[in-house]
This record gives sequence, structure tokens and C-alpha cells, in this order.
Amino acid sequence: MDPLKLKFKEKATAVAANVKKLNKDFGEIIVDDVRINQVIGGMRDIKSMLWETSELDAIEGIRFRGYNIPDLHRLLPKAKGGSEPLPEGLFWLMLTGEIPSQDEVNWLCDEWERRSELPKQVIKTIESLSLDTHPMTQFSIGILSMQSDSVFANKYREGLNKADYWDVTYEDAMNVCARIPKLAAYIYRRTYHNGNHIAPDNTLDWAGNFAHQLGYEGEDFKELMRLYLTIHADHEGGNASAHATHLVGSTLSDAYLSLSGGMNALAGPLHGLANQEVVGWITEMTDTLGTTTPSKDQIANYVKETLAAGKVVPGYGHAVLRRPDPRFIAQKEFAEKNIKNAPMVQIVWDVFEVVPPILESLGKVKNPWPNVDAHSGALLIHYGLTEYNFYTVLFGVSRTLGVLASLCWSRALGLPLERPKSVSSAWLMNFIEEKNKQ
Ligand code: AMX
Repeated sequence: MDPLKLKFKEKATAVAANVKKLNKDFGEIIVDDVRINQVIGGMRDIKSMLWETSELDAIEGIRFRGYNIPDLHRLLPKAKGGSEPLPEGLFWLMLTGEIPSQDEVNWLCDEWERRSELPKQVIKTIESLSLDTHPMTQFSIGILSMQSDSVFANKYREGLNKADYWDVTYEDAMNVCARIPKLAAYIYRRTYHNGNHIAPDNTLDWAGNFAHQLGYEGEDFKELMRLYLTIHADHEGGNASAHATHLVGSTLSDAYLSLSGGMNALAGPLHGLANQEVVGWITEMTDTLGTTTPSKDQIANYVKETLAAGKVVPGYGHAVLRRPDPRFIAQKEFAEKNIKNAPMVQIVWDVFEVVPPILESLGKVKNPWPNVDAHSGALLIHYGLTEYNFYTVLFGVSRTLGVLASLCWSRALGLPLERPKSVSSAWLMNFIEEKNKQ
């Protein structure tokens, strides 16, 4: 058994025993109440699912197995000469709860390289799609096209003991994580660079090799990818891509089917597509104003026009967070350290000053602060990755790590089919009528 699988097995076996006992001894204890405005309003805040890999605090932001983003920056192993965390390290952390050593991360990087070949049918499937198919649609279809390779699905068909679900899910998760940068890079080069593909450089780490296969050789861009693919990986279980992956997975659909479901959720403009929307919105603003250096007053007027047209300001607001997203701050710090005089970055910083008071003044926006998507596009533009329809795929490559580490946990804990109760509006009205009679 490989060292990560062995460690995960040890940890998960202990947690599974605790969870079983918790359910048996305290299963009837109430952890939350549900209000009608939560039933109607997208189930915000209802504590109703188990998710081991990360937890989100409205003020502090995300913690992965207890470690916040500055902790990850400090503690996770880095590439030689680099200062950004390696995403391989975060995957190890999410599965084991332990910060890995440099050797452990090197092992994982080699292991993913070993598993990274794309099955032939993937290329055939992607090539059958028209070039104007959105990169996220190509990505989701590409993931599905690998499904016939699922170790879980094939073993399940042969007859698989429940106790072994986690083991084959781990194999699927490792294979998908290994292949996903290659799939994303293939889609990028086919869509924007005439199918001029670049062979992997297996002397590089997972994120560095991804940057190389996209066609970006600068060390700063590789560092950006290491940071980017770390901070987008997981945001507890209730966000749409994580929850969709979990829901599909709860039917015992394998990692490929589950991840594709999650990626379809990520492709929505209120979720992961917001990173492309932000750049689209800024570009429209600078085109309309005829300047790449708009004043703060000009930005404020443009924000007000956006709102008056009944649109959201992309990159701002969050269903859970109530402060500037630490993932936004991490990207801002990266830009402060590595980038000088980038007009789009400056606009992002000016928007950060201008937007919150305007959103606050509406009196209904619960979080006027920037989220992760407000900054990422400006960094990519600076390094020359200007094709912003592709940005959500980058998010998806990273999110794959979190949702598949979680799928391993769900299988190891034996979590059941997810099936919440829905009610009709007539049921709610009747419920109130009955309550009023009491
Ligand atoms: N611009 C304009 N209005 C906004 C807004 C924004 N950025 N954020 C929230 N609002 C509005 C909502 O549309 C809602 O209006 P309504 O009552 O007229 O329908 C009202 O404020 C209350 O919404 P909320 O409770 O503060 O937010 P929510 O939990 O319903 O939604 C989110 C959260 C992210 C969908 C929302 O803030 C939004 O649409 N933001 C812009 C899109 C975006 O950046 N999405 C990316 C989020 C991060 C991610 O998942 N990658």
C-alpha cells in the first residue's frame, strides 16, 4: 500500500469509529433549527452535512484541517527556490490532517506523474467538440470521457465489499488529480493555440508542470499557479461545486461522474465563473470609458450603472464570508510582491476601495467585500494568460483536489445517500396556518 493511502487508512479508520459512536450515542441531539427564510433562501447556514477537509469561518475565512492560508504559506513544502505552497502538500494535508514533509510531497508529485497519462478516448472526445464549446463544458465532458476507467465503477460491477469503497475511490481520486492538469492544458492549447500542444516536463512539480503545459515558462507564473491551485482547492462542503460533487457521489457514482457534476456547478456565474465575469466586467468598463486607468469616480459610476441594470458586481459578496476573502488577500500580497505597474491589477485594487461602500449602501448585501474571484483574473492577464473564458477551468483543476479528497473521506466514513426533505409553498402556508391556531 502506498504511503499516503496507508496514512489515510489509519486516520480514516479512527475517525470512522468516532463518527459511528457519535451517531449511535448522540444521534438525536439537535445541532440547528431551520427557519422558513432558509427553506426559501437556498439553505444558507443550515448545519447539515459532514465535511472533513476544510471549515469556513465567516470572519476568519477558510481553514484546511485547522490551518488557515497564512499557515499553509508558512508550513507547506515549496518548490526549489520558490516561496509558494505546493498543492500536492495540501492534498496530503486534506487526506491525513498532517503537514507533509518535503519527501512526502516529492513522492506524491512523482506518483501523480506516473498516473498522468490521458486515456486515448479523452482526446478523441475533446476533439469531437466544436472549438467554440466553452472550456468548462469541454472540461466536464473530458472528465466524463475518462469514466470508463473508474476503478470504483469496474470493481463495483464485479462485486465490491462496502468496506473497500474507500480504497478504490482513493485510486480514482489519485488518477484524476494526476490527469486533470493535462486535460485542462490540452483544452487550453486546442482552443487558443491551434492545437499546438506541449509535452510535460516531469522534472517539474504538479503546478509548475501545469504552467509549462499551458505554455507559460516564467518562474513567477509557476509560483502563481502553485498559490492559485492551493487556495482554490476547498471551501468546506456547502458551496455549490463541493456540494454537487458530494451529492452525486452519495449515490455511489464514481469520482469521474461526481467531479463532472461538481464542475458543472462551478461553471455558473454566481460561483466559479465569476473569475471570468470579473475580467469581462473590467474590460467592458475600460472599453466604455476609453481608458485603462479609470479614476475612482469613474469606477464608482460604472458600478452604479451595473447595479441599475439589475446585474451583480462580479467578485463581490459571499454566501458565508463577512470580511474580505483571505484568498483575495493572498493574491493581492502576491501581486504586491511580484508585480509592478500592471493596469488591471491597479483597477482591481481601486475597485476594492470603491465597491464595498456602494454595496453596503444598498442595505441588502450581506457581504460587500471581495471574494476569491475578484483578483485572480488580473494576475493571469498580467502574465499573458488573457483568454478569460478559460479561467474557471483553472479554478476547477484546483477544486478537484478538495472535492476528491472529500469523496475519499465520504467513502471511508460510509456516508449514506444524501436526501434532504423538500416542501411546497402550499405546505409552508398550511404549516403557518396550523401554527397560528395553536
Ligand atoms: N452585487 C450586487 N448585488 C449583490 C451582490 C453583488 N456582488 N452580492 C449580493 N447581492 C445582492 C443579492 O443579489 C441579493 O439581492 P436580492 O435580494 O435583490 O435578490 C442581496 O444582495 C442579498 O444577497 P446576499 O444574501 O448578500 O448574498 P447571497 O448569499 O444570496 O449570494 C453571491 C452570494 C456570491 C451569489 C452574491 O454575493 C453574488 O451574486 N456575488 C457576485 C457573483 C460572485 O462574485 N460570485 C462568486 C462567489 C465566490 C465563488 O463561489 N467563487
